[in-house]
Amino acid sequence: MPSKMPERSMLSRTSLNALEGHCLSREWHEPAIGIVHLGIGNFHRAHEALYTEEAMLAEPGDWGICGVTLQGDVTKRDALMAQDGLYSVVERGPDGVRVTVVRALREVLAMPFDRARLVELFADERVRIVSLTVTEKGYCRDPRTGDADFAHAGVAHDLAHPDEPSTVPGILCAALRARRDADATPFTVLSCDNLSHNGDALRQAVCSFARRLDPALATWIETRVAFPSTMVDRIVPATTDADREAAQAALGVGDEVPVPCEPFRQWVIEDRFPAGRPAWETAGAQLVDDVAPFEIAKLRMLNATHSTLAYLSMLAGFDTISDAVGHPPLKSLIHAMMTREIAPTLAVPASFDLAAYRDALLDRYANPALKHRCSQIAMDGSQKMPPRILSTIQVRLDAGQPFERLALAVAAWFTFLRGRADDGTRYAISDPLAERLTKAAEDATTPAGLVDALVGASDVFPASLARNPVLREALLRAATRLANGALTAIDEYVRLD
Ligand code: CS2
Repeated sequence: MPSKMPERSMLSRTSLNALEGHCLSREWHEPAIGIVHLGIGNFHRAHEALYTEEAMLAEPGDWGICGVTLQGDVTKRDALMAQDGLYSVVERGPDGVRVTVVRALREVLAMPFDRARLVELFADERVRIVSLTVTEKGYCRDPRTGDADFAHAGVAHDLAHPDEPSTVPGILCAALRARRDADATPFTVLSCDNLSHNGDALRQAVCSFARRLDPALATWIETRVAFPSTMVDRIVPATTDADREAAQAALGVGDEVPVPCEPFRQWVIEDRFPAGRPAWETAGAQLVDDVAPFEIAKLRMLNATHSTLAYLSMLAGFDTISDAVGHPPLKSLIHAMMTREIAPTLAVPASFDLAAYRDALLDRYANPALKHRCSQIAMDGSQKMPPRILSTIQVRLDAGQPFERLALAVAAWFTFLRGRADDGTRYAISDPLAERLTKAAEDATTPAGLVDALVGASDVFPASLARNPVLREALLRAATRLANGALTAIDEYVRLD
């Protein structure tokens, strides 16, 4: 968390008048809280919170946000509350830096310490949306069934202590039970994470959990609560001191928790909000009947190439995504991956130009002003690889089509799990399955041993893939080439073209 900057005046709602040049509009009426957001990370603050502020400026309404950290991060809570919930978004693009003060965040809570206040908000019918950015692992899902993972320690705790939940299924189940018991209108549950069919995925996790506790509650949730799906997109790295300095320089006051991001943003939302919603379309969000084409294209084109770049770079020694695509063979590799292996699996509207989308992604990745660390993207591979890459490989296998570059990405993740770069530099592995997967990777003494050990992880590889000989051969080719170094392997795969 933030390294303390020298004493200075900080962002506060009493100093907003002096900052109106950095606000989206001079007009601002403090809204009551209408949205509770679980997962008050940088992404939400540079994405949904900004869209929501713009929406309220266009059509005033009580859509103020209460952000909740589920990880007990009181430092983040206290830093934001010390600034009255204010923070700045530091947009870094080729044309320079743009600093915007966001006012939509009205309160910040840290679970479990602020549980009473959260229960109070969940019971308040003015809260009509509960949204989430808790990352893939935050859903506590069993990858084999999509239900809540009942072997997960937090899920087991919440089943035994339903009034003191700590997991997303447990927290949402308790909140919705309170609404039902009070005969109150349910809130809409809005997933904003990088999962395929994220609304349905969250609904299944919550309802399967609720069914263990109270089958009638599960039925009530299934029939009364909306879980619309969304596709969210904005590249939002972790905050650095350079961002704090940029905010201070622009605002003349301090901001301990600014959020860096790229200029680009996109939000595609399934328009199912029985209790109402902000006018997000006025801020450029796309309200649609079916998010799936947008969501799958983004997961398979952006997130898959992000993970590919991240693992090959962690081995080759590139620090940021812009460094990685600054290596021409690696840029060529992911260009070919999108063109030849990913785009053919996508069914998108005729108006969706995949070649233009690919080229725009490469431009976004090359943004030299944004220090998006490969190590940040490399986290949680066991949760990210299935929706981003393994599902595409399954489609290619079913169609009898090659997937050499996608196989290289998977083998690069396997090799990454050993915890050391090609030059011997060690790095930590952050992943819910780190202990088991890193041991399997470290114990492997040959490329075949590495592939067989990790393909055997049934909570990552569906059985249909794990026993597929075509996949094993492709992974073995890739792992063997990576044994000679990632840069050498990249050069060999570029020659596939
Ligand atoms: C990234 C995503 O960290 C990661 O795994 O691939 O956070 C990515 O930056 C966003 O999905 C972009 O919209």
